[in-house]
Order: sequence, then C-alpha cells, then structure tokens
Amino acid sequence: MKYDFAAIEKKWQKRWEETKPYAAVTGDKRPKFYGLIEFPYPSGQGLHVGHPRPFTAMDIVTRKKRMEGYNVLYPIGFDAFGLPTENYAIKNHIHPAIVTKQNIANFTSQLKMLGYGFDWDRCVDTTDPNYYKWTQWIFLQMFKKGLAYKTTMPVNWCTSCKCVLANEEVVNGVCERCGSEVIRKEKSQWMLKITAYAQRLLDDLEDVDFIERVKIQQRNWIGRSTGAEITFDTNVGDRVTVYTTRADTLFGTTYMVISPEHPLLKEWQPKIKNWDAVAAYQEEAAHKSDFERGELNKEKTGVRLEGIEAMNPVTHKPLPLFVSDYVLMGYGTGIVMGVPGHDQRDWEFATKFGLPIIEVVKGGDVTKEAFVAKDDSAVMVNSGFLNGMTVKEAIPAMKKYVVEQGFGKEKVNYKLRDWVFSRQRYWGEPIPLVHCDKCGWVALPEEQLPLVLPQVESYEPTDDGESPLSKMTDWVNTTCPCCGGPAKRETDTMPQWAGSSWYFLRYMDPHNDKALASKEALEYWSPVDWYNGGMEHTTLHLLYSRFWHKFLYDIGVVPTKEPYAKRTSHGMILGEGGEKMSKSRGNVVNPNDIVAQYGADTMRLHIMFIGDFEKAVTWSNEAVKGSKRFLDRCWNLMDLAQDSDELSQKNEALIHKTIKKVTADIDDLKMNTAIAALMAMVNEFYSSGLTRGDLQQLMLLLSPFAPHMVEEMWELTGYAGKTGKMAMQMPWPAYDEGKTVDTHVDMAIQVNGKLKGAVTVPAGSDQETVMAAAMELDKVRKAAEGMTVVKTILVKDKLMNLIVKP
Ligand code: ANZ
Ligand code: ZN
Repeated sequence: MKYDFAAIEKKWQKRWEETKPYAAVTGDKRPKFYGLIEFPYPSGQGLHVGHPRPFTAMDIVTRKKRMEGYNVLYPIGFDAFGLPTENYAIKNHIHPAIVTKQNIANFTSQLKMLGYGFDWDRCVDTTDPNYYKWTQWIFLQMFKKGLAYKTTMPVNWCTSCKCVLANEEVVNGVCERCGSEVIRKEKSQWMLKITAYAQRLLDDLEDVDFIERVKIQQRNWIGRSTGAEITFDTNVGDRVTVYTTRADTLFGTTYMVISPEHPLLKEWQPKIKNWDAVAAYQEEAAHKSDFERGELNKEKTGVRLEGIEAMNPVTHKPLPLFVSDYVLMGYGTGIVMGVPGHDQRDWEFATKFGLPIIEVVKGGDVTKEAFVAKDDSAVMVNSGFLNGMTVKEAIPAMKKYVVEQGFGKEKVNYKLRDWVFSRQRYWGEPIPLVHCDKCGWVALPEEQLPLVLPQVESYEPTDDGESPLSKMTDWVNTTCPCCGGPAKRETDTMPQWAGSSWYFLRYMDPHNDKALASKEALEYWSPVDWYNGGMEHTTLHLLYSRFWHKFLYDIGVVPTKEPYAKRTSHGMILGEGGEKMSKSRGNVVNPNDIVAQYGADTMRLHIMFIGDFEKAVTWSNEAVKGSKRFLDRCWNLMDLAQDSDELSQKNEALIHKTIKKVTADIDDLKMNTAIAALMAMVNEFYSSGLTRGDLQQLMLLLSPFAPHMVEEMWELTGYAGKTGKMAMQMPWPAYDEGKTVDTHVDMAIQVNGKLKGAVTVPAGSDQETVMAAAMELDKVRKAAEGMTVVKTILVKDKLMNLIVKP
C-alpha cells in the first residue's frame, strides 16, 4: 500500500476537528503543562516557512507532554493590530477589519493544514472588541496607579510612516518597519512607566529558566549602572549636575557638555553670547538618531556656550561649557563632565576643540588616545587626595567626599526608558481616556469598555501627525465622566505591543466577559511553563509582557510574579543561498507548496531535521526529499513486520536506547538528533528485521513528529482497535535503563593491521574470548596459519589486531 499523505492528512485533520483531542481542561486533576509560542501577526502574505519552526517544535514538546499524562494547554491566536494591515487597507481601500478577517482565515487554514495540536476553541484575536476591552482595562488600571502619563518629549518620528516609534523600533537609525529616516520631534505622548519596574525586571531574571543570551540582552537593555551625581557651580547662578560612573576622574575633568535638548539652554539664552550658533546646532541635532549620536570614532561636533562657565569643585579651575549631540537628553542628567584622558568620546571631542587632556589614571599615553583601564587596579595620579589609590578605591573615596562636601550623591541609573505608548494611527486599541478642561485626563468608567474603534472615512494619518480619529468630531466630542461637562476623547491609539503584553493570560479563559480571566483559570494555568519565541522580541515584547504581568501581580490579578517559567529561542530559516527570505530576493518558501508536494508530516519532520534549533539554517528544497523518503521507509515497515506484539530480542537494546535518546532530545529541543536516532533505528529494522511490537514503539516515538501518518499506521496495524485510542493518546514509551546497554557488540578483527572480518561477542569480552571467536573465522585462521602471534592489540568492544610473524 502506498503512503497517500494527502488523503491521510485530510482524514485525520477532520477527525481531530470533530473529537478535539487537544482541548485543555481547566481544573483537571492531571498535572498541567502550558506550552506557548509567539502568536503570529496575520500578514497578507500568509504563513511563511519561518513560522513552522517554533510552532512545530512546541507542538512536539506538547504532544509528548500529553502522552506523558499532562493536561496540556497549547493555544494559538492572532496579534492583528498594526501597520502593515493598515497600510494595505489604505492602498486597497478596504477596511482593516475586513483585511484582518481574511488574513486570519487564511492563517487558520494553513495552521490546520500543518496538523498542530492547538486548542482552537481558545483562539484569540487582539482586534476583537471582547479581547481589547481587557487591554483597555489593564491600561486604565495603570493610569489609575500613575503608571500612564502624558508628556511632551522628543520622540522618534518616522518620516515615511508619519508615526512615533519606540526606541526599540529604531534600528541603526532607521525605522524598523520601512527603513526610512527617523528624526527627533517634540510631541505629546502617552507613556508607560516601565522604569518603575526596572530593578524588579532585572532581579527576577534570577528566578526564571531563560536561555542565557536572553537574560544577557535583557540585563544590558535595562542597563543598571551605579555612579554619582555631582553638582558644579557656574558663573550665571544656576548649578549644573552630571551623572558619572567615574567619580574618581573628577580631577581630570577639563570641560562640560550639555545635550542639545536640555531645557537649561533655553533659560540661558539671554546669557549665551553666540545664541544663533547654539540654536542652529540644536536644529541640526534634531535630525540625528541617538544611535548616530552615540557612535564612537565619529567626528565630534559641538558649539561652545560663550559667556557661560562652570567650575571644577575639586581643582577650582574654570570649565568651558559646550553643547554637543554625543550627550543624550534621555540618560543621566543630560549633562556630562568631560574627562578626555579616560573616555574615548571625550578624548575625540577635546582633541577637536583643543581642550586640555589630563592624565589621572596611570597606564597609558593620553596624548595618543584615552586610557581606559581594563581592570580597576590601575592607580590614580594628578588627583590630590586620591593619588596612589587604585581606581577601585578611588571611586568610593570620591563619592564619599562629594557627599560630605555637599555637592554630590550616590546614584543608580538605568538605560531603560519609559515606554512611548501612543501611536497616531487608526488600526490599534483606542486609549480609553477623555480630556476635560476642568478635570484633566479622566478614565472612562469600566462599564463603558470596550471603547470600540469607530468607522472612519480614511485611515491615512494626517500630515500634522495626528491620528485619523482626530477628524471624527462626533466621536471625539463627548462628555466628561467626572463632571458631565464637555470633553474630548484621546485620539491616539495603543502600539502593537499592547495586545501581546497579556495574551497568554487570555488563553487561560478566553470567553470570560467578567474578567480578563477567572481567578480559577489563572491559578490553575499560571505560569506559562515554556515559552519559545524569537530573539528579536527579547527587549520588546518579552520585556513589556514581564512588566505588565508584574503590574497585574501587584494589583492582585495574577498569582505569579513572572509570566514565563522558561524561555527558549529559535534561529532563523534562511532562503536557498543562505540569505534572509524576502519577496525581493524571490527566495521565499511557501509552506503550502511543500505540503502539497510532500505532505504536512514531511514538512514538520524536515523543518525539525534541518539543523540545530537555536541556530540559523538554510532551507533547501532538494533536502526535503530525504525527509519524505524516511517517512516512506517508516510506512513500508508495516509490510515487513512479523506478526508478534512482543519486542524482538535483537532490537530490544536499540529500542530502549532510542526511547531514552528521543525522550531527552525532545526536552532539550534537539529535534534533529532525535530524528537521526529514529532514522538509525529504522535502518536497523530494515537490516535485521522487526516485529509489530518493535514497530509499535517506533510509531509512538514518531507520533509527535508525524502525527497524521502515525495515526493511520496505528489503525492499519490494529492498535487503534486493540487499545480504543489514537497513538497520540497512548502513554509515552518508557525505557529500562538496564536494557539500554548493549549485551553484545560487533568487533573488527585484523591481522597485521588488515581487516579480516567481524565477530559478535558479549560486551566487555576479554582477549581470550575474542580470540576464540576470531579463530572461528576462516580468513583469520588462514592468515595466522603457521605463524606466531607476537602481539595482540585489543581495543575493548571495538577491535582486535593480531601481529603475527613466520
Ligand atoms: C565621567 C567619565 C570618565 C565617564 C570616564 C566615563 C569614563 P554608563 O556606564 O553606561 O552608565 N554619560 C552620562 N550621561 C550621559 C549622557 N546623557 N549622554 C552620554 N554620555 C553620558 O555610562 C555612564 C557614563 O556615561 C558617565 O560617566 C558619563 O561619562 C557618560 F573616564 O563621566 B562618565
Ligand atoms: Zn470634567
């Protein structure tokens, strides 16, 4: 019988649709396992070959968990708000809600085609008002706790999307989405105070099982540093404060730099003699990204503030003040003390502007470049009371000094910035606030949620950067929930990251209309046991959702501090030729084509076989055939298997070993080596025969990888009838450690280094036993006839070499 994958897959998908073997049961007595993958953005292009990699891996993990007796939750949904849909809608004059529906329908059929064990009854869609009601509700709780605030600030503005971007959405100075120039613009924005959680987001990484590179990236992004704030007097009355991690270098400070956006500049305008030059410089800086501004080895620019001078509090020497864009407004105090001897950017700046460079840490030649000591055992010079101390000693000594003298204090800083939460776009969750001239910003009463996105005429953002909602005066004008007077609705919408910040909670109880999820469901399913997702989300979604979860924990909504117990990450799938898949390169692989040609089971198996899960791999259409061939071979074993349900004696050790290997490999996401072990087992079955009992074990082990084919085989070999169960409902095969060791081994026999044959002997046999077996071989006997054995070399369980002489 031929392996008719198309008919088989159709049959079983229909069966699963009807019998729902993947339904998760809240409150069930079995231990729970919640496996999560990042829900897809339903783009118009449909599923691409990158999606099945994480989806299949977690599908295998959760299928095995089910067989191990767990009550498994493996959900799916759609993260459907966002720009691409909106842009498509604008171009084609279709409402984004309609585009979204079509795209979700397409994705759904593709995901079903791949046979994933999702609990489809729990599917969520972030654009569904029943869903975003709770996104809005969480936002309101944050607003009420003072974690959402509106402020005017310089923001990243994409010149093409006409939209504000979060720092994380600006990559190398350009818009992450469209690649266009990003400039700085002053805008009033809703912000979420993620910085209030910086320390906890850092500390609690200790309690979770995230792969190390995820932890490192999050730590770096949070960027905790400990230093001091030091205050300097100026000749114009105001005092200026800097943040430094190197208080020890205060004696080496020869100038100061203020950020172009610093509000003090405006105050000083009447006192700055060259104001025009300063203003022109400010304008120039507005067109650069933080990334460009912070780069090393880039020509430093700046303007001296004529008429203004500060004073070094320890040397009492005057310090010129400059405005320069290498100092960012968003970090520390927006002012730095220039220490050109020991900071490379300061050195470049001082060299360009002819400022004195003083060595205060011994070890380099500061006339050539800044000396940045590799460890803190370097010694201080030219530094008064610090002389002779190591850097390690001098930092706290100077901190203590500035505190005692009253011009400084210890300070912890974080690189993490508050989260810009407004978007001037249509296709997002409306922000449920109104502004009243009397009462200020007022929350909508909860019973008015969801605040539904109204229909508009056009979705284009306005040229002044306001959301299209701002043109809907009927909707905008409303009454104040607080005083009943006239008020206006907020017209900005939430960023794409909003809906995904809590979706994993909704899966626990997706149809609840009283709460985001019931207490019972939250208690039962929390936390997510295993979350796999892309490295590109480490400092975005993964951090944002940890923040929201901690907030929900604080207000008593969720039972755990952390949302995810474990986090792993997969590598990318590159197109043929090793390049990123893209439409322009024409190397995009569509899973539909692979499935049509070889079947979903081959697609699943292959995507797991092609390489180490955490590394990037190159797709090859040719290589898929190898995976198909393997499934054909598995299928054809049905014709070879002897009519016995027992394990065969000769395959027993191999089967126990393979169970052990596949079990451990799935837990480690080493699906490729698990498949290799199954392939080796199948090869052995072909060379030495098998029983139906042997085949049964193969079917169970293969079931998470190729579920459709296995169910069909399970039925055809009679096990479905015998057990009344599908293979996927059987217990996961157990192995006996004692039986995983080979009882017999094959050893090569050589005479004078030439291979003469092989013998099968008990494992661990001594020389005498192997010799006896070797002498049974004709070739060995002939070669040794009439000769004297002068030496015997035995490599245990592998080889014996007889050195003979006449
Ligand atoms: C003097 C100094 C001497 C510094 C030295 C460094 C080396 P981390 O460790 O990343 O927290 N800095 C402070 N605020 C800044 C801003 N708004 N824009 C650009 N640079 C700023 O970095 C802290 C150091 O970065 C601070 O310590 C300050 O330079 C600079 F040998 O002060 B340092
Ligand atoms: Zn009011």
